[in-house]
Amino acid sequence: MPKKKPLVVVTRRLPESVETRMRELFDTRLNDDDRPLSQAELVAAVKTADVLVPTVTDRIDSAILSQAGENLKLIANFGNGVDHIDVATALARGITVTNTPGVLTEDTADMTMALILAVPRRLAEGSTILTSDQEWQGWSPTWMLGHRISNKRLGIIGMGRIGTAVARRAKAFGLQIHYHNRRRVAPELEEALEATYWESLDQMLARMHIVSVNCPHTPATYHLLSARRLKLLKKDAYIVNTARGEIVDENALARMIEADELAGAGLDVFEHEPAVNPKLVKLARAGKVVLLPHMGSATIEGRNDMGDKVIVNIRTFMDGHRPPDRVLPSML
Ligand code: 8YV
Repeated sequence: MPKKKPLVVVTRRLPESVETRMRELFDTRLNDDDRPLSQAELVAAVKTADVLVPTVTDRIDSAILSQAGENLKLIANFGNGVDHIDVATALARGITVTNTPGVLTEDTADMTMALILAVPRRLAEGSTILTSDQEWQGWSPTWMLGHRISNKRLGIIGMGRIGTAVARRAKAFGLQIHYHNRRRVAPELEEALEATYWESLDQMLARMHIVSVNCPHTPATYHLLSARRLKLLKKDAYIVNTARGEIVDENALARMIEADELAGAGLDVFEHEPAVNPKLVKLARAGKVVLLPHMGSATIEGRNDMGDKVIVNIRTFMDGHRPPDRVLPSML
């Protein structure tokens, strides 16, 4: 008798080719209208599925996991970050968790670099001038002046895959690379990037012109850039965050930019997505911050690669092997 296909519940729409392949391989339930699942729908999904494929928009906490059915053995996350999944509780219940690392590194680093450039060079502000009702009065020597990024100090918080990819790009733009990380990176990499390691985040912050947040969100990094730490920054410093909103105290950040205690910020992620702090929206209208709707990894190529990874993780697991992208609490 042929082996029964696993019931795979996918919580959001995925690229067509990924969905087609999943339908061929598994007994797949898709979300055709792409509406985020309600709590009740998520509970129904974990009760029946063999495999759940969630995204960052699903909160898989212990309350949800406590209602998981006997069959649920794998949560194959479509995404790298797993801060929306209670990984420890999942493992305690015998549920393996996987993610999709590596395939969104370059895209996210590109978007980080775009924000590093956009804020000091007033990119969004300039572009809205031409589409607003006011007529452009023409070039002038003192108009729309931003700040040079070449030769400035960039402080990267989290020198993992994405942080390193940001450093490579930033070095090519003439920025001096500084970083804070749990562990110092290999000497060869430090040398190649001409990077300076700071064991003390506080000390690094006080010296930087631009700070880029590239670490995962874990209990240890929640509000890592707290009000106290933000006050250590120079008044003319910028913050760029393409990691997770929760790592920065968003209210404190907005307050300080408003009070001219910080120069500005480029943010792709927010503390309470999809809600965006109204103070930040006001600052964006005033041209002091650039806001993007969590699109750091949003490329067609990246999403297809993420889908491929999810499929490989499910197939390997179903074949009785250890999936390549297993997430363990000790990694977080
Ligand atoms: C993804 C992300 O789009 O992978 C991540 O951690 O933040 C995003 O870029 C999202 O997570 C998909 O679930």
